[in-house]
Amino acid sequence: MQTLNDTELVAEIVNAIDNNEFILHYQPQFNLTTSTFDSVEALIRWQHPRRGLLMPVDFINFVENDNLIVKIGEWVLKTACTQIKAWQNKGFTPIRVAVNVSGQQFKQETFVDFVINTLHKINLDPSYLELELSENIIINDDDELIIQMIYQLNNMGILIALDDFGTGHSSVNHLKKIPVNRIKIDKKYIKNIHNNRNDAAIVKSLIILAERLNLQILAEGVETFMQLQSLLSQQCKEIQGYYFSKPLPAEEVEKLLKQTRVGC
Ligand code: G
Ligand code: MN
Repeated sequence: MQTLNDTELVAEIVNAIDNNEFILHYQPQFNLTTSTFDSVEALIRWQHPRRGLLMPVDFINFVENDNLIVKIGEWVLKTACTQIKAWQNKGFTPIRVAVNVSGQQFKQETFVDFVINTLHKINLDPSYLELELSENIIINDDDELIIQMIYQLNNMGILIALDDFGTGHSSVNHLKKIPVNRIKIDKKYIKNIHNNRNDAAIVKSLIILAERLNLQILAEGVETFMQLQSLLSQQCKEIQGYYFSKPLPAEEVEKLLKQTRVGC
């Protein structure tokens, strides 16, 4: 496959938004207590006209242009919320959508207004939206404005999740600084949980920490039955990963929703 240089890639991404080449896949987040899912994570894919389906790693990191990352982020949030509302309108049991938010979006003073307006236009209750923040969003103590924005969003009823927990700088410190509803344990701690005592101990401690802080906790990247068993024995209640489901196109999620429709 021919490789594009950064400038070409950026030019293509600008067109991709207008040409509707981006799509969202949705990965169910399973609740082990109820054996069903009540939320999905929206994950962007690029249906490239010549290069096939591209994953975020293939293009997101190359977008140096801050404004472009913001534009893509806005498209994702709008599209994900529209989809969730469409499923509600079709009468499925309502589910929540988790959307990844980049640090660049939080640098926009208008970000909170954008979220409020989007929910308002779509008429979606804020409790059906979760924002996944990676730990590198708040690095400096002087990011008071970002912290305020997160409080504002959370006070409206939007849920806040800390993504890739345990990979960032002073992870636990974030739990003190910002309002958090849910921790997502990074997949690197889950990978060998069934045969590495240290990983198992770290995950157990995180589960206890979340319990004491009254937070939800989800294990990411669960791929095997052995990992699942280990998590079950530690009373982990929520998991996401290939073992249960890969990220799916909206039509596939809809098939799952049909199977769990209330009253059917
Ligand atoms: O940073 P974040 O956790 O949001 O990244 C989610 C990414 O992880 C997505 O690109 C998704 O496709 C991928 N992913 C989801 N489930 C699994 C899994 O079970 N194993 C692996 N290796 N990757 C996964
Ligand atoms: Mn995520």
